[in-house]
Amino acid sequence: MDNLPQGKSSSSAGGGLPVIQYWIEETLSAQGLKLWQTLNHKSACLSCAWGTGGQKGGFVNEAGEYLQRCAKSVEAIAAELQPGIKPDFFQENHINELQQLSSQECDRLGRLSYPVILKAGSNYYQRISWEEVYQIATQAFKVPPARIASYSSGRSSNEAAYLLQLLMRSLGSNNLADCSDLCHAPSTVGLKKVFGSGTSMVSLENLKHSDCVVLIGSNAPANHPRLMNELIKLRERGGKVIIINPQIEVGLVKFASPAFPIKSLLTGGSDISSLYLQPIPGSDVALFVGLQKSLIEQKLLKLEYLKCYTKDWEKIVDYAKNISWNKITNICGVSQEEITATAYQIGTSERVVFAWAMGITQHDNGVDNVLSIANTALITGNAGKVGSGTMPIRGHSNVQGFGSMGVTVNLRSEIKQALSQLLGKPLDETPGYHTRNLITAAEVGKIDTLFCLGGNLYAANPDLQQAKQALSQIETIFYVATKPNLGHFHGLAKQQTLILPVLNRFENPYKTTTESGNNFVRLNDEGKSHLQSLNTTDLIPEIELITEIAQRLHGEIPINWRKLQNPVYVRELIAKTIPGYQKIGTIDQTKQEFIIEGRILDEPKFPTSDGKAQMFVTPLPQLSIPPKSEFGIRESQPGILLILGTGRSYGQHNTVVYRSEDKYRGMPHRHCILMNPLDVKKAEFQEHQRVTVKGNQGQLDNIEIICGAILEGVAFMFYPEANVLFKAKIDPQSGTPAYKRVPVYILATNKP
Ligand SMILES: Nc1nc2c(c(=O)[nH]1)N[C@H]1C(S)=C(S)[C@@H](COP(=O)(O)OP(=O)(O)OC[C@H]3O[C@@H](n4cnc5c(=O)[nH]c(N)nc54)[C@H](O)[C@@H]3O)O[C@H]1N2
Ligand SMILES: Nc1nc2c(c(=O)[nH]1)N[C@H]1C(S)=C(S)[C@@H](COP(=O)(O)OP(=O)(O)OC[C@H]3O[C@@H](n4cnc5c(=O)[nH]c(N)nc54)[C@H](O)[C@@H]3O)O[C@H]1N2
Ligand code: SF4
Ligand SMILES: [Mo]
Repeated sequence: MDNLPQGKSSSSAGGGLPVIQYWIEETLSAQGLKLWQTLNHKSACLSCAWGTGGQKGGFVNEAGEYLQRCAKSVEAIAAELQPGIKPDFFQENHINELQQLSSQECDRLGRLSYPVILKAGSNYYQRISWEEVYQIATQAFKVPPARIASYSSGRSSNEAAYLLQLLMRSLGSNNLADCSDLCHAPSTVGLKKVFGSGTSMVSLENLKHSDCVVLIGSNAPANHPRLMNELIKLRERGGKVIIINPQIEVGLVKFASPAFPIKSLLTGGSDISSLYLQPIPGSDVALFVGLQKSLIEQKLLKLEYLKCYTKDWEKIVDYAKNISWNKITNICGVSQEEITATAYQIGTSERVVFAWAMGITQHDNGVDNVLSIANTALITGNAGKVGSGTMPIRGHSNVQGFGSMGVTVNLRSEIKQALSQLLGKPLDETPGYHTRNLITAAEVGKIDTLFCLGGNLYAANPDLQQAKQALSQIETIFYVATKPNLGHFHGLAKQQTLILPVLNRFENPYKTTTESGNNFVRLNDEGKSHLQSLNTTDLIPEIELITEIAQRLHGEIPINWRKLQNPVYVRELIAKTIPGYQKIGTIDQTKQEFIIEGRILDEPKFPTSDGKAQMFVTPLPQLSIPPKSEFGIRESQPGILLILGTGRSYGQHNTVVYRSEDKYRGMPHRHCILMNPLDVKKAEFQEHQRVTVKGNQGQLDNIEIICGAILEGVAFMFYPEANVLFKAKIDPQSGTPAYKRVPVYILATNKP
């Protein structure tokens, strides 16, 4: 079935020329040599969790294949190689001026290279010494543990992550909010319920044995580019790629990979999608229940497998049988024919991998979405078999490592036990604040001290006004970072805000480790920073910062914290306390990178209490559209109500914008809204017209309409800019905001 709709963008394939141009520009620039050296450095890529680079060299993937770095990796390194911010920069710039900077301008200020503080009553960040930082920290952490919180983002090492949670738990606080709360928390929660393990059960090696990949709510060509090589190879060996996404992402249709330059040049790229389904945003549960229904009807379910290896499968089968096709197709907007054809392809393939990203998790039923995918994998016998299984595609390069190290509000009981033994006392049982709960707790004055290990808590949240207000109720905030971002200038504390500069992954004076989304632990070599030779700069490793604070708070009780400034000892503790991580204890001698034990499931024996997978019935979503009045719009006012999805362009990494245009979607700058041409016509707008986009919390004026291949009734805008628009619904099971289903009203700002 050839159901590929026509995309409208300035590129006919993902990857391709824009990427090659980017490589050439950057690598021939003034910092080109240093850039190449860093690309060859034996450490994991900073950018996404696909996990390229490590002991076998910067260009090698987890299967030992070469030529695997993508341009995003170059972009991330180039940003880190910028010169340090000038010594007098903060003295010369009033905070009001700093607040005028865009995300891109913040990042372009250069590397943070000395600690600074902004005190209440002052309008300028001023430089301070590390000794002063430690004195402030010692005071700030001496408050009741419930009033301390941390937030983290997944770029730091496993060792830094482990120490962060150890410090927090030693103080008696479980308030370990993390960017994963805004990201893949529904995957972790859902997969743990079903399989007893919250990560991907598929290794990169296993993926190579698959004959069908169902890729759901992921824009991998932009966000995990090296995954595309696997899809190209899968198509070449006759396999199928089924895409489920309301938006036609051009790179999911065709992708020109620089790893296959000759093919890319001759053919303009490789075909990716065999089938492309466009469900209504937030309706994936209905689509997956539809797939289950059709699999049952076509007698493609694996009954013996269900009986032997799963629990409650009868409920799932009955449920799917009893829901009418009408109901399913009305909710998801995909026809029965298309669902049937897709079910046939899944059901007749031998080894199917179900992979997904934010289009699945960022909904108020994110966990149910994950459960419905897991059910589909199970009824087709595609879990616990080489080349098949469930595979959440993780975001930040070490976000999964943070979770493994215990940076989470849902700590596994085995880790809890091991840590309480290590700390010589039971861990506090008060449930910690995940990211959304942290914001609401701060808003009502429940937090005194916040320690942010990387990230941009302010701009990553929905409703930026609320985030700003909440952060302003906190007495002291520490922002530990490599480069300035919007949060450092907008997310200001009540009394004092500190920005603390640290070395990045390829600059640490010792080895560190990270974990990829495919459960592979990388060893990162020691390195040197280009900033260290300058006597105006004063950066330290993250590990040193955390252990020094701990030492000043606790002395040597119950552990010698300063001794932990040597990460070899941290790895010893990790080996003793973190399940599956035993091999890290000897990695300094063996240099053996490894797959974490118990995560990759090649047999249908699951790490649950009885070894069986637990299936759950997934309620169909009730997708409502609010009335005009909710946006303060009169019934007679012209315009159109759309469901907005917010997400990323190729040229940004989360809240950090590197370049403003998105060539693949034909969006020339950040202030665009991508709309279906029929909606543009319906509302009597024209392409390129400037409109106002109104959400339930704020509005953005002067937004340019761009027509694109997106489902009717749906629109797309970039984050973090769009985060001013809305208060998001939150998934009660995971705490993750529904960034992918934001009702907005579009009205004309002025006539074209
Ligand atoms: N270049 C780049 N790479 C990155 C990042 C970056 O910012 N830039 N960020 C990193 C991080 S932290 C993350 S989490 C990942 C994010 O990687 P992705 O999840 O791929 O990124 P998003 O832009 O959030 O887009 C997700 C896709 O979901 C689709 N979608 C929206 N709503 C729905 C829905 O209801 N159902 C379905 N089936 N699909 C839907 C959108 O059309 C979009 O194509 O990327 C990582 N890598
Ligand atoms: N509307 C909308 N909002 C979203 C999303 C969406 O799709 N739509 N996606 C959500 C998702 S998936 C995520 S993951 C969050 C992202 O949220 P965060 O992870 O909080 O944000 P980032 O923009 O990735 O953080 C970037 C900053 O990290 C710092 N940094 C970089 N490297 C290092 C390092 O080595 N050490 C330290 N200490 N700091 C470092 C730099 O200062 C940089 O400015 O946003 C979420 N928000
Ligand atoms: S795919 Fe991800 S890990 Fe691999 S080089 Fe690109 S950004 Fe880095
Ligand atoms: Mo993410």
